[in-house]
Amino acid sequence: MRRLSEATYAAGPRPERVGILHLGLGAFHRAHQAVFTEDAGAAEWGICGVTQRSATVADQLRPQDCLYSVLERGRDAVDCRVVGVVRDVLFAEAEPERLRQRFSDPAVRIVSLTVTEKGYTKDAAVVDRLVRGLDARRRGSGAPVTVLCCDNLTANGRTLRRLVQQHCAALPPADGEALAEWIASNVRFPSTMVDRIVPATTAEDRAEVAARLGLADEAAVVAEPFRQWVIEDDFAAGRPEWERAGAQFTGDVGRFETMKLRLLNGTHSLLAYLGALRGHDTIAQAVADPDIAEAARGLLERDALPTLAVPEGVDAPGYVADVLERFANPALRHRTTQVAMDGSQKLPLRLLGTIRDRLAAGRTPVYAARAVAAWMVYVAVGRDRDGRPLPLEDPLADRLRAAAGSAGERAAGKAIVDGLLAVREVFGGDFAELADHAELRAVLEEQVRELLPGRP
Ligand code: CS2
Repeated sequence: MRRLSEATYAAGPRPERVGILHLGLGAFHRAHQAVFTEDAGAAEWGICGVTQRSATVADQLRPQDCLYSVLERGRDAVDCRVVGVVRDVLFAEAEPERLRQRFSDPAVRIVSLTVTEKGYTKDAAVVDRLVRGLDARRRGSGAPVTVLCCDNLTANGRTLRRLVQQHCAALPPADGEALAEWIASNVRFPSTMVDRIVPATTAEDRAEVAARLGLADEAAVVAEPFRQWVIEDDFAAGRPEWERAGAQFTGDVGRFETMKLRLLNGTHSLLAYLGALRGHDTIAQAVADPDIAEAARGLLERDALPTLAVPEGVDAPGYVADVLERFANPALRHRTTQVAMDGSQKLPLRLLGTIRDRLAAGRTPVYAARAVAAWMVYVAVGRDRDGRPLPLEDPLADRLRAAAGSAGERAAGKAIVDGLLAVREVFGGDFAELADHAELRAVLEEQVRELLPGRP
């Protein structure tokens, strides 16, 4: 079968110039920000996507002139569109000079990122890459630029700015100070809330795209129909008219972000761990299991919602109902083990804030604790209730396994809880007090014991 490319596919008008340099050209970016940018439509806002860890996506897109399709899987309908807004792709490791040029190019006015939660840990390569890029820009054109973080972090813009500043402070003073000053006056870091469920593409998805297009597309991505983007309107050098594509601009992104993290992502993690332990392959299967659905509702309504300052104009019960409806979409086939990845990075952002706030209000957050307990059992046991192995993909995997106790399945609930609560990368910083909270410990122990295999 012929491959998707400009020669084989009559794409509509594509942006002529690259105005956005995007770090982390994964499926999420291609199904979210790229689609918003294309729908906002402007000749100067083409995207140059940078792949960070592997050349795969670049190798898939290059022969296709950077065209790819988004297969939208609704409950009842499937839609497929070809996206042409990505105009260039580069593999950072192999093409440092091209990357430097893109960073320095004054036509590039936004540098955006989707590098997942673990991309923001202190020694992750991405902050270093960003700081070097900004330095190249300062020494080159010196033109102002916006750094747009599109990951699921609390106050993501501010968080990234702080990491960049810390990185500058660690450079030799002669370079670091001048750079920090230049950044303070020329670079903005607006916060954003991004939302679209984008499961990993499967061979079946690619076959479906091929059947629809009559062309092979190695870079196709799959997504739910829903998409939302809330952005703080604080740009240094202009931006696409993303509002034309449905994005919301507000001064209050923080509330949206916390709401989304605690309601959607927190519940997603609960479904992932409880579901995987019960042998459910997909999130839709997990939420169709009445016991798990009850826990999901409990987390949403009883634990998380009371901790939130709901943004103006948002109907909280409606939001909760929509989240459950989106998870129940069987056509997405989002794997529980995919959402279970990187739990050590996700739990603090999604669940521990709810737990801390409820405990402070004198309440016991039973369901949020159940989600954490399910993560603990997932880590400690590594098998579902039928004995099938569950992959532990996490930057702290070895540490977590060791902390959970080598006794594995036979380890008592207490040993697992004690061991994992002592992992300070998870239960530290803002959440350090949780590790010593007697009531939380007791609830976790009870729940871990209930979830350990051998129980009905
Ligand atoms: C999910 C998110 O993989 C995960 O941990 O919870 O990626 C989720 O699908 C998105 O944040 C939805 O916007």
